[in-house]
Parts: sequence; C-alpha cells; structure tokens
Amino acid sequence: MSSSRTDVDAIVVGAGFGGLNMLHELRKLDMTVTVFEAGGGVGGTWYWNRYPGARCDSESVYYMFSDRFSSQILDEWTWSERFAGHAEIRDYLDFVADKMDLRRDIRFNTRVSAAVYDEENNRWEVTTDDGATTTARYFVTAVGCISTTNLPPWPGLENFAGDWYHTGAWPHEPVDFTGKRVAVIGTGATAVQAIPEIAQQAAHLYVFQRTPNYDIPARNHPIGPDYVQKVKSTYPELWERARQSAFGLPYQVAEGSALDATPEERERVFQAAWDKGGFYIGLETYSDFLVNKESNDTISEFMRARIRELVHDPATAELLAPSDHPFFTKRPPLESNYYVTFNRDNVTLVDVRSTPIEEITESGVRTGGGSYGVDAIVFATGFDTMTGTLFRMGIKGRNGVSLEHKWADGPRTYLGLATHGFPNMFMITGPQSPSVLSNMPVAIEQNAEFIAGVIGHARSEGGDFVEATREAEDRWVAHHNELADGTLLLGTNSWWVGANIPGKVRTLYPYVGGVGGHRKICQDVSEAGYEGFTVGASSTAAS
Ligand code: NA7
Repeated sequence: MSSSRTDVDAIVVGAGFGGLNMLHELRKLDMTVTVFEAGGGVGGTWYWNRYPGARCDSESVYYMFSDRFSSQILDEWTWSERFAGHAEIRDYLDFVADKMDLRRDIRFNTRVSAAVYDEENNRWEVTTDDGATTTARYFVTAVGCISTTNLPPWPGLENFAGDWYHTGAWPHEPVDFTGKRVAVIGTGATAVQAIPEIAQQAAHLYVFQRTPNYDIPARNHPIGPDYVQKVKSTYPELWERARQSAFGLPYQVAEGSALDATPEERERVFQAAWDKGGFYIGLETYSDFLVNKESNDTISEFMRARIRELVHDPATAELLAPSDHPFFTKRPPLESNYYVTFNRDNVTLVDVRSTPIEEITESGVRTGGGSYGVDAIVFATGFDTMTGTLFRMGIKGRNGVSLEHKWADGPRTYLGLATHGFPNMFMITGPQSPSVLSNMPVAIEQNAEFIAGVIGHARSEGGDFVEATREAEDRWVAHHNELADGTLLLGTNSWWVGANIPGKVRTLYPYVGGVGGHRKICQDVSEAGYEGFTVGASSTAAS
C-alpha cells in the first residue's frame, strides 16, 4: 500500500447532529475536513421533515449536545417547549453551527453519488453530484438512520390531478390544506403528528391505516425559566445518567416485571406514567416488556383501554386499537390530540389492512373497498431506514466490493461503527449500534468521540490506515444477534426489522444492548488499545 496526498484528511457526509459532532471531533485532531450535505442548511432530518406538527419525541432538554461538545452552548441555549418543534431544532443547530464556526467546512446542496476506497493510494475518492471528486484518508457517514423516503409503488400516481407530498421531503413554504379533501396514507409516528394538524384545516381528511400503533400522549407544553434553570443546574448528573442508560435518557430505570405487581398496582403505575406523557410508560414502569409477552400483554391492554375511552365510535376505536403486535415492539408514536381527532365529523379512518390500496387515480385513492376523491395526498409512508441511504451512496470498499453486496444477507459491523473490508470508513449511528433505540444525540456523541478516538489512536501509532478485523466483526454480529433473538422485536413487522420495505433482509437493525452497554464495550475496546482494529501505515507518502 502506497499513499498519495489527499484533498482533505477526512470527508464526513451529512450535517445533522451526527455530522456536526463528527466535524467538531475531527477538528480537535487538527484534521482538515469537508462535510458534504445534500440539504441547503444544517439540520439533517430536521432540514427535510417540515410537515405540519413535526416535532421531536425526545424531551428537548435532553435532545441536544451535552457539555462534552460545548458547555457554553449548553448553557446559552434555552428551549421553549417540552418537545421541540422542527423549526426550533433547526434554530438550535444553526446556533451551534454559527457558534462553532462549522459552516466553513460544509458544502451544502451537494449530494454524494459515489465513495470508493482506492487501495493503491489508501484513500477514499468521493464523487458528488456537482461532478467533482474529492479525496480523503478517512470517510465518515453521518447520514441519519431515517433519511431515504419510502414511496410504495402504487400505480397511477402520475395521473393524480391534485398535489401530493411525502412528509420526509416537505416543501419549505407552508402548505395550506384549507377547504381541501386530503388523504394521509400511513399511521406511523410522522402521520400521528401530522393528522391532528391537517384535520383542523381540511374540508375532509381520509386516514389510510394498515397497522395501528400504541400511541402515547406527549403532553407537550411550554417550559418556563424555572424548569430550565433546574435542569441546567443538574446537567452534569443528568448527562452522566443518560450516557449510562439503555435509551440515552436520564430516566429512573424500571426494575421488576409487571407480572409481579397486583392488577391494581399495575393500573396505578401505568396511569401515573400515562398522565406524565412521553416514553416514561415504556421505560420507567416495568423492565420486561420487550422480553416477556405475558408482561407486555398487561401494558398493551392498558393502552387499548385508553384508546377505547378516547375514541367515541366503537368501530373506529377497535380499528385504532392494535392487536397484532406487543407494545413497544414497534416504535410507539407520541400523540397530541391524535385519537380525539377521529371524533371529528371531517375525519374518516380507512382500513387498508382488509382492503389494501390498489391504485392512485386522477381523482384520489382507490382501495379494494372503494374510491376516495381527494385534492391532496400526503404520503406518511416512512423510510428505507438504517441501510437505505448508505446503499444509495455507492460505497465500495477493498476490491471494489459494494457495501450493498457485503451486506446482502444483513449488516455486518464492528460495534455498529465500522465494517471489515472498508478501511478508514466509519458510520455514525450505523446498523447494529444503539441509534434509533435511543435519544439520538447521546448515542451520536459517543459514536463521534469513539471514531475520533480510533483515528487518533492510528495517528499516534504513526498509522494512517485502520480497519475492523473480520474476527471482531463476527463477534459483534453474533453478540448483536444473540441479544436481538432474546427479545420480542423480531416477531413484529416494523422498520426496526426492515419489514416495511418489500424484499429487505429481516434482521434487527439497531443494537438492543443499550447506549450504556454499547458505551462500556467501546470503552473496553479503547482501553485494550482499540482491540479489533488493525492499524497500519502507508508505505510511502507520494507527493
Ligand atoms: P413509519 O413508522 O415507517 O410509518 C409508515 C406508515 O406508512 C405506517 O403506518 C405504514 O404501515 C404505512 N405504510 C407503508 N407502506 C404502506 C403500504 N404499502 N400500504 C399501506 N400503508 C403503508 O414511518 P414514519 O415516518 O411515521 O416514522 C419513522 C420514524 O421517524 C419514527 O418511527 C420515528 O423514529 C421518527 P405499516 O405500519 O407498515 O403497516
């Protein structure tokens, strides 16, 4: 392996939380970095997801960079709501980018179309849609887990006379549905946020549901200075708890099975968490929902009972009450006025489980059960998550092997952050890392610090080449699969297991061992001299 010069030391793809954090960490190593970002600004998922009601389901005071990134920013930024809306999160990331002077290294409106490892020169050649090729020693993807939209290939969309939108690529100008008949297809976390908002404008809203979810009340509200001050004063402890926790949130971890409580005690515990709103009901009540079906049945039934209380029409309530999967084996949406929206006269729930969508027509949506005339269609049909964006980037490692080919039977990673055969490449929140099963900024912070740690280690050894070994990768995949097999998650059709995309490999994509567990393993790896990584040096530096 010889080595030639490169345009920059590292290329990072994406300028959301992950890319900004990675850029910051690489700068600390005195590296030159170019970040390519397809969007016109920072924000990642929040740049694209501007649909009505789009907001974060992690509490805003924990959905941010911690003191490890910048204690000044942590101190200066103040959120206005318990769960921040998309515009406020963009404002925050703009604030971060300006404060840290990050924009000078970011090339906006530039999409990566190919990234090829050149073994001869030990460098990555990254081609962008402006036709340019940029070379770098290191290549880091920070492309988000939920960034490539999924539009099911229903025939006829080209004939539709009205306007249509995908929630994940929403226009930057507000869309006015006033007086219009609107179809929303999908009832995932996105649709659950958008539907109550659109229903207030639309003349009539048809909601096309294939699978109901267990939607948890968000109980969003403005937060005042006293609360913010209290949180800020305890941040050091809260961040430490979040870093050691399973889900990247500083909640009190539940212990014990729901089956060990009396029915009355369970009801009281569930009700208190339901009233509190947010993910507490899944995380702070009992600990075995994901591994014990019988325990899960207790909370699933509690949730169904709440839905039946909220929705007046019994037939609609029954359609909205999930019975095909246990609670939290699919991402539970947080809802604000979602269920009660179905009590409005201008909202109709259409069951496309029993009568699937067959065609988009000139005038609307045709299912096996009938035709629905609409003026606008909102596709809230999700994403090709976790691997979709990585595969579309045209990544090729050693010997020209594509990532898609290497992962044809499912992702194979070391720690969810690197993959054998792709030297000097790292993934922020890659498959088989905690990623989407966590409060993302906390997972991202660890990922970025660890990746910088590996690169820093290689450099301190005089190296400029680092690769996960096949043995280390095999061990991680076996460990990942063993944990996944011990849960109920693989039994439910969800995007967590790739079930939303026809033909996609069914495997648990995120790592279920928790943010704290993953962090501990990574720490052990680093303390053992970055065990599982081969470090080397290019033989000569050509000019
Ligand atoms: P999701 O959670 O993947 O939801 C997509 C929705 O679209 C879901 O209700 C799907 O039903 C529905 N869908 C997808 N394809 C079809 C077809 N062919 N027919 C009928 N219905 C369909 O995406 P979101 O954008 O809501 O949320 C993604 C994540 O972003 C979320 O989990 C948070 O982590 C943030 P299905 O359930 O597959 O039957």
